[in-house]
Amino acid sequence: MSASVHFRTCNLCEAMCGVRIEVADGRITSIKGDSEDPFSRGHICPKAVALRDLHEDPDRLRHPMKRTASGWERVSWEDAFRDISHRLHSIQKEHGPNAVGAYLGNPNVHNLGAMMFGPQLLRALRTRNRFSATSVDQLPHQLAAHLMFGHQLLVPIPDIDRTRYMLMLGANPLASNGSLMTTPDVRARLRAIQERGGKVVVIDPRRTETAGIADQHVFVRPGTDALALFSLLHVVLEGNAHRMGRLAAFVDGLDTVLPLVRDFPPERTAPHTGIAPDVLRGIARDFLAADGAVCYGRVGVSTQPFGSLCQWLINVLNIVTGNLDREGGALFTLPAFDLIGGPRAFGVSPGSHGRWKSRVRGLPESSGELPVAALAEEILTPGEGRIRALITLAGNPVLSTPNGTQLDTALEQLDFMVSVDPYLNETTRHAHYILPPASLLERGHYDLVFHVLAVRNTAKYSPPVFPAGPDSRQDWEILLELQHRLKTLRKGRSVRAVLKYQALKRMGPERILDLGLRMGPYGSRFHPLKKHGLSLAKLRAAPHGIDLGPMKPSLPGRLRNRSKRIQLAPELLVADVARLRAAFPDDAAPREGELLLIGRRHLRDNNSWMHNVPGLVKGRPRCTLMVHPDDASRIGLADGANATIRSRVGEVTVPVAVTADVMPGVVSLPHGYGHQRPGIRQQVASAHAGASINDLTDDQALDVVSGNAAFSGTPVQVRPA
Ligand SMILES: Nc1nc2c(c(=O)[nH]1)N[C@H]1C(S)=C(S)[C@@H](COP(=O)(O)OP(=O)(O)OC[C@H]3O[C@@H](n4cnc5c(=O)[nH]c(N)nc54)[C@H](O)[C@@H]3O)O[C@H]1N2
Ligand SMILES: Nc1nc2c(c(=O)[nH]1)N[C@H]1C(S)=C(S)[C@@H](COP(=O)(O)OP(=O)(O)OC[C@H]3O[C@@H](n4cnc5c(=O)[nH]c(N)nc54)[C@H](O)[C@@H]3O)O[C@H]1N2
Ligand code: SF4
Ligand SMILES: [Mo]
Repeated sequence: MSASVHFRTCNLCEAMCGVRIEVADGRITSIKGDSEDPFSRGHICPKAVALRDLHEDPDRLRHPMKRTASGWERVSWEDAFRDISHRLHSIQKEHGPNAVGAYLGNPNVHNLGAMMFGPQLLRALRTRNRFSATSVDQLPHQLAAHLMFGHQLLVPIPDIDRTRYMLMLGANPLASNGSLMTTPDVRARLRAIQERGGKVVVIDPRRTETAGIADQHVFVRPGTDALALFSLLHVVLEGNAHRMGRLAAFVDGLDTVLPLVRDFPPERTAPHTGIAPDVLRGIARDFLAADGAVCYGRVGVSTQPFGSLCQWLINVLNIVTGNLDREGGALFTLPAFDLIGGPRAFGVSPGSHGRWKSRVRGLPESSGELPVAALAEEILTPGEGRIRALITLAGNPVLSTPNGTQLDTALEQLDFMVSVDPYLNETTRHAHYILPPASLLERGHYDLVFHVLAVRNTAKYSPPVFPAGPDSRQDWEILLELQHRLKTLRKGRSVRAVLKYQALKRMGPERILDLGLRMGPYGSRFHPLKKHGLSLAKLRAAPHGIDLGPMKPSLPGRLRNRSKRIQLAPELLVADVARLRAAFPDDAAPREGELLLIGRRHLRDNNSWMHNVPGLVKGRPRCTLMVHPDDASRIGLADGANATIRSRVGEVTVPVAVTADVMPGVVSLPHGYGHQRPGIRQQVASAHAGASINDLTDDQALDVVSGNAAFSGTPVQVRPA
């Protein structure tokens, strides 16, 4: 019997937990937390064991599949690549480059090879119709970072290990394990804030798991956080008393912010937010008094109608209280593979906004992509520039983007669709080809993105646990192959292109990673003899990972704009304040009887794609509508009975969970369900189908500035089914 032990970083969520995987005779016999991982210190969540289940899942596709009149057929990689590249090429030749669209889902960001080779395929496609999960998630963060600090990835990270006051809006890290704040064992780290005499405060329309361990929880009416943040700033800046300290020397725009915040005293916003003025003043006072305070807001405050204002004002609050770029506040990371400050070849673009607009609705481009809420209409609306073919890479937009039913219908209209994905699911069932990559344990891993977003600087490389089979291809190999063939068809065969392709194929992600590490801030190029002198070899020799220390102040040097000054009042965002005022006039009270829908995550879910893991879906059904007892009795809903929820775009029926944990007037349904659609091949998920919240959310509801979907606060009517 052959047995081996492998150390690895779990790549299922953003937390980067170290795992210890035991293998005997080619099968995983145990997955545990790696107690020697300097960052996660042995922590894992129940999803870690799914690394095995996903690898072994009989429903996971192992070969390229082609949809034919008589069903799905296995085809060879060569036939698939040849046909796909020819079809895409001829569609672009006839109808122009924009006739092919692309959608990139969330798992790309957790995939070293896809991160490195995805952008090259997109460039080869030359299409403006690029979409991704960014615009149903963190686009407002990136827009604020781009406009204020000069780079879309310069997202301030809460210094959770040293702060003494953590104010959280629209985040539930106890379920999500933290986001744009890579934090293994977030529960222990939050508890530690309390143990050192600090406070954790949660503002959320639901008393979440995180709110449950916080020192204070405050309900807020969905979609009104920008008002609450303005009011916090109003109190903090009363008498124009900013406390920027050393930041003052490189901050522009305070004079623009001051008159804005004067307009939003807590008394004025309270009727809309539902937050009592005293409560808000108390939070502002505590925030100011704490020796190291940080405000952090995540999905709940970015996927809402004023998402960009929220992310901007959160940064402003941290800045004007002197908590940006200081220990215990919010800091920027210095990752070993530096996507922000390193050589351009290894970097991510600083960001852009509004260089072009979507064809139908005129929504702005951000960093080269368009808001995915516009994808369906770009397929459905006739005319020049219509999307006729689509590539999806690791995405399930039918379940994850607003008005999923409409997109579901739109995908049927495509002339051609190809999906790079291990599953036949709600989205990929529309594809003409599905190209499944090797499993996640058959590839090497390094978190290019999440090290940028982590609460501590560390570096770790995970070698593959299993070799990939001869007939399997890595994500990056698929992307490189498609890119090369498309280019060759367009430009003809050139020696230079072939050499480049062969070189890239030989290098693969690992060699590029090695170069990036060497050129990086701890790299062997700069410190060949110094303590770190990082290279891939160095990481391979440290299987538990290397600790590079806590985040450190780095401003103004780390700013990426030309002025090297923080822009506190970007014009684009300041201009959006008028929309906020108009949406909440003084004389308008919230409508009686109106219910606002919000989402929810559970520790055992991961967006739409882990419901096929038996161990994660067992127990009571989780796709339930939480309703406050007052609303339930008014409507006549009993706990456990079915309710029908209707919005402007659709209707779904799910069981009700009556609970005082949601605010009156608010109902909550998790996302990522809705596996009842025919033609999918995920047996376990189909048996735990639930309903998709995105059959209710509205593709017309946006954070208008960024184009990000505004899921939170979708108006719905609920009745007994
Ligand atoms: N209403 C509502 N909607 C939401 C959200 C919400 O809070 N509320 N959250 C939004 C957020 S934050 C996000 S990030 C999006 C996610 O949106 P998506 O990324 O579109 O959806 P996922 O469910 O993550 O689907 C991931 C897909 O990738 C495939 N996959 C998994 N691993 C791999 C791999 O290694 N390689 C390849 N090629 N494919 C792989 C899976 O089979 C699945 O098809 O959903 C958004 N949608
Ligand atoms: N277990 C699990 N972990 C995950 C995921 C998963 O699906 N499951 N998805 C991963 C992904 S892709 C992401 S982006 C992260 C997201 O990580 P988080 O942002 O922590 O995600 P959520 O748990 O959805 O927390 C959002 C919170 O916002 C609240 N909320 C909704 N509307 C509003 C509002 O208008 N105002 C305020 N103040 N709050 C509001 C909701 O009640 C909820 O508690 O999680 C990641 N981790
Ligand atoms: S918290 Fe995230 S990274 Fe850690 S074990 Fe769970 S899924 Fe994996
Ligand atoms: Mo996300």
